Amino acid sequence: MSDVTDLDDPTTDPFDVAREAAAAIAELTGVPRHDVALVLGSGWGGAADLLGETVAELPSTDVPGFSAAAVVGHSGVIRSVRIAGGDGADDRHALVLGSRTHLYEGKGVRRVVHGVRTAAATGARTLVLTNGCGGLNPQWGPGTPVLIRDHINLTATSPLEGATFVDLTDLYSSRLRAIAHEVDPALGEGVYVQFPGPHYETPAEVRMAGVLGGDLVGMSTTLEAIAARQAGLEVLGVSLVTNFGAGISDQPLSHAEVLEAGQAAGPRISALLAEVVRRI
Ligand code: 8IG
Repeated sequence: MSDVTDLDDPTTDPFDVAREAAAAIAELTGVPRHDVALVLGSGWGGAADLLGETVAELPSTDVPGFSAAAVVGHSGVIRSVRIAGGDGADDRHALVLGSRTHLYEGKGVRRVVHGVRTAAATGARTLVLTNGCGGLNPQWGPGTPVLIRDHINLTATSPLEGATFVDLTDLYSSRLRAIAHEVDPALGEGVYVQFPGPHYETPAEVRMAGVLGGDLVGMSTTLEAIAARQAGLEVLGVSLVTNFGAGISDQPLSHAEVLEAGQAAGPRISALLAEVVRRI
């Protein structure tokens, strides 16, 4: 492994660490550049299995700047998957990040977005961010995939440092959402509200998210999407509603429920993800 530069050192340029990480991925996977990247959140663990042929798999801890997976149901594995071109088109490669660092782990925002910056440095132009979340719409039961149309970032922080003014209009690409709708016309869209976590919301906070214009509540994704836009990536966000937001139903929230909903929805969201990525 090359020099591990410390992301926590403010004099370190996080983009240098991302370039180092990308070089390590190229070397360890034997794939010099990737075209698309996916981050798999809660419930999405198996969803990349239909994408294509896994050509390499490595523990994320072998790559500079990555931390070990902290959440049960997230795998700390980075995979390179070959997507067959078909009809004479070139094969493409997907970089699949099987886990993410959450803001609530307290390791700092740079770690939260390091995977996204690394994906950009491997050559990826498109990023698919997935997550498990709570839903506010009573019609979206556990196991419902929902496209993210926009977000509200309630973390009171940003991955951007200094006077870096980035336009977030159409952050969640309308072009990519249209492709997803072609694949599954029944897919709903919603505004994702990121809370800091790791506790779930109170019922009053879930009502507040609704008053603000939110449809989904979660603990990830918005900071990664912002960093992705800064890096020039086109972003598709897909949430899996794994539970009703607190107070929306009379059921208590549990992480076991989250894992169960992911398992039940597995075949549907795997097929959805594979077909969307094939068409990107
Ligand atoms: I999975 O209900 C999952 N992640 N904030 N609220 C928040 N995050 C979540 C939830 C939820 N479910």
